[in-house]
Amino acid sequence: DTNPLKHAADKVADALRPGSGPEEGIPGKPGPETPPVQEPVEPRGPLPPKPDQRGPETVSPTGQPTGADQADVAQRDSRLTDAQGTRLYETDHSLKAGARGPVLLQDHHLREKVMHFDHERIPERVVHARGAAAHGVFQGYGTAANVTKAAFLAKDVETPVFVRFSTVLGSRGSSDTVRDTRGFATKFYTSEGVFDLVGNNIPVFFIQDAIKFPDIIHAGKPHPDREIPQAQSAHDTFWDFVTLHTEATHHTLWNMSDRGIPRSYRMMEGFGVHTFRLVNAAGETTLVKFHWKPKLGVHSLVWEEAQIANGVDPDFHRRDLADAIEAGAHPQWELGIQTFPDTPDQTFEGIDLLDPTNLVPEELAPVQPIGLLTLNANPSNYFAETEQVAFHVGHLVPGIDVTDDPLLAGRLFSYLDTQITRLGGPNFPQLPINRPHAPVNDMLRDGMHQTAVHRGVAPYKPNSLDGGCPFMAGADTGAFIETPVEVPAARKVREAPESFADHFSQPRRFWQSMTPVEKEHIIGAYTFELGKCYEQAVKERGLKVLANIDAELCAQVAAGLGLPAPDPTETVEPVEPSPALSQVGATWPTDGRIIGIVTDESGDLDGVRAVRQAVLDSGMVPLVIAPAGGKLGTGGDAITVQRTYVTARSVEFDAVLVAGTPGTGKDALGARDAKAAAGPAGEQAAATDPRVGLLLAEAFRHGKAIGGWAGADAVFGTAGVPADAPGVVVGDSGTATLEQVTQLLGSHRVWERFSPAV
Ligand code: HDD
Repeated sequence: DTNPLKHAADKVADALRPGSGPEEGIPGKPGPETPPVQEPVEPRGPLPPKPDQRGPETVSPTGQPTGADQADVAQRDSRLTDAQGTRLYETDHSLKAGARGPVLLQDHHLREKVMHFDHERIPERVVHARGAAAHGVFQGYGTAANVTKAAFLAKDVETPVFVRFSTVLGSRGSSDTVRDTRGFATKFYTSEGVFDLVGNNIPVFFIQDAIKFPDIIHAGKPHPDREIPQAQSAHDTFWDFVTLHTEATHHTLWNMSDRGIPRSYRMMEGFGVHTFRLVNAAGETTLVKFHWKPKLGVHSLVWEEAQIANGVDPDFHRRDLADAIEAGAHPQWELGIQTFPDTPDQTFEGIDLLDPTNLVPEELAPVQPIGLLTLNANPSNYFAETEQVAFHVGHLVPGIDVTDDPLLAGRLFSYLDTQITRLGGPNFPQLPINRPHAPVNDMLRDGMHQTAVHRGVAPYKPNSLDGGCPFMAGADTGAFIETPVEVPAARKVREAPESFADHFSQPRRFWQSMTPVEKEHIIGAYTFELGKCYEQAVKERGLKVLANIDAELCAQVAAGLGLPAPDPTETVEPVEPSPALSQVGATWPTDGRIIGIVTDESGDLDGVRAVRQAVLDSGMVPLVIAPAGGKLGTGGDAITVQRTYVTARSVEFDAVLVAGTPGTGKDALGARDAKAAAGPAGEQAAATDPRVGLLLAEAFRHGKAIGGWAGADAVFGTAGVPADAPGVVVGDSGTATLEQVTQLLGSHRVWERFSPAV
C-alpha cells in the first residue's frame, strides 16, 4: 500500500471499532478483522489498593475530609486519558506525516507525555536521600500525663503515624547496608496538629552547632572531584574532618560500632538526640530525651555480611521492612523518655543537656515507657508517600517544646527551608502524606502548587470583613504557647560554652561499656576505615584521637594499620560504664527471623514439611532452598522451592538448616552431582555443591546458628563447619533441630564463635 496515511488511518479506524474505543463507532463503517492482542482490550474495573496498603485518611488543606480514595487516582478508570481527562485512542506511536515521516509538532499527546516524564524526578534529599517508610499507629500509655499535656500521649489515645527510616550519606539509589547512621523520623498526625520526632538510631551527633552541618556533610559525602566513594565514610575527607573536629569523636565511635550496620530497621533503637522540654497542664516543665525501644531488640549485621548484602541485595533493609509488614509481623517500638529537672543550668549529674554529643546513661536516668508504636501498613506509592513526606523539628504540639541546644536551633531553620527546593514551593504541607489530620485554618495563601480553594476575602488580622475570623486560641483552647524561659543577660558571641569542651570521656564510656566481641568489631571497623584513607597524616591523626579514648583501642588499630600507637594528648580518666549500651547478653523474640532450609529431591521431605510448619507456627519465615526452582515431591503436599542454589546467599538467613537423606545417613546436598559420583556414604559430603558450601561457611563465619538432621552433618565438615562448634546442632529430627536453633536465635548470634568471645 503506497498511501502514506493509510497506516495511521487504519489505527484510527481500529480505535473507532466498537468494543475497543469509545462506545459508539462511526455508524455503518465495518471494522477490520481483530488483530491478535497481548493486552486485554475490554475495560475492567479499577484495581483498588489492598486494604492493608492504604495510607491514613487525609483531610483537605482546609481541614475537610477528602475520603480514602483521594490519593488513589492512578488507573482508576477503564480508559486511558490525557492529563485533562480527554480519552486517548493510541499511546504507542507519535503522530507522524507517514509511518516513516517526520513527527508532527501538533502531537499534543506526545508533548504532554514526554514533558511530564522529563520532570518526574525531584531533587533528592541533601542528606537521608535513601529511605523506606511505613504507616502505623501510636498508642499513648498515659504515663507521661504528669509531665506533658500533649493529647496524643494520653492513655489509650490512638494516633496515625508515618515513619521513614534512612541512611544519611548515600544517594537515593545507594545500598541499604552501608556503615552509616540511620534516620528514624516519625510523623504523628495528632488531633492537635502534626508532631514530628526527627531522630536517628544513634543518640549523639557529630557536631554541637548547626553551623558545622555543611562541613560534616561535605566531608562525609563523596569527594567532589570524582564523586566517590558512594554512601561510605571510609575515605579521606570524612576522617580528615572528624579527626580535626574532635567533638565528632563520640558519634564516629558509634558509627564504627555495630550500631552502624543494623540487621533491620525493625531492630534499631531511635533517639530524639536533643533534650526537649515538656510542659504539663499546670505549665510545669521537664527536660527530656526521647528513645524508641524496639520490641525485637537491637541487632546488627557483621561487617562482611553487610558488604555482601550491599552487592547481592542493595534493598536489604527496605525489603525486610516491607516483607515483615506484608507478612503481618508488624514491628513495634515503645516510646520512652528520660526525664531531668528543668534547672537553669540545664545539666544532669554533670552532663550538659544542651550538648548533643552527650548521652545520659540509662543507669542514671531510666527510660520510662510512654506509648507504643506499631507499623502495620506499607505505603501504596513510594514517591507520593516516602519521597514526598516532609519532616520538620519545628512541627510541635502543645506540651512539647524545644530547648536552646544550638544544633536544634539550626535544624529549626533548615528543615522548612530544604523543602522549598525539594518539593518545589511552600505548599508542601498540602501533599496528602503531609496533611495534618487536625483541621487547618491558616492565613497562608497562593504560592506554587496551591491546591486549596480558599474562601473569604480577608486572610489577614485584624479584619472585620470576614467577621474577624479566624479567632486566636488560648492556653485553655489548645494553643501552642512557647515556654517563657528566662534568657540570661549576655553578649552576642560566636563561642561554645566551656562545658562543651570535653570530647573524650563520653566516647570512653561507650567503649568501656562494650563486651569483648563488640570491642573487636569496633577495632575492625576503625582499621578498615582508616586503612581506606590514602593520607598518612589522616591515619596518624585518627590514632591520636583513639589514644585519647583508650590505649588498647588505639594500640590494636595502630597494629592493624602498621603504625606506632601515639600517646594521648589528654588525661585518660576511667569512667563508669553503662551496660545498657551493649547489644549483647540478653535474649529477644525471634518473630520474623528467616530460616533457610537446604534440601533437594532426595532429602527428608517429610522432615522439611514439618520444619516449615514449625517455623511458621513460631512466627518466623521459612525459605526452602533447593538446586532448582519449582516443587519438591509430588501431589498436594509438594514443597514449593523459594530459593535456588543460584539465588540464595547466606546474608538473607538468620539461621540455616540442612535436611539429610532419610535412611542413608547421607546429607542430601548436591545430591544430583553426588548421584553421578555415587561413592560410598562417607564420600557423599565431597560432592557438596560449592554454593551450599559457601552458604554454610558464611553462616558459620557470621556467627549464625546452623542445624542439620538425618545425616546432614556429614556436609558440615566439607564446608569447613566443625560439627561440634558452638551453635552447630545436629538433631534427631527436623523439628528437634529447629527447637535448638530457635533458642540460639534468641541471642541473635552465636557470640562464642567470635574471637574474643563475649
Ligand atoms: Fe537532619 C533530614 C535527623 C541534624 C538538616 N535529618 C533528616 C532526616 C533525619 C534527620 C532522620 C530525614 C527525614 C526524612 O526521612 O525525610 N538531622 C537528624 C538528626 C540530627 C540532624 C537526628 C541531629 C540531632 N539535620 C541536622 C542539622 C541540619 C539538618 C544540624 C542542618 C543544619 N536534615 C537536614 C535537612 C534534611 C534532613 C537538610 C534533608 C531532607 C530534609 O531535611 O527534609 O534539612
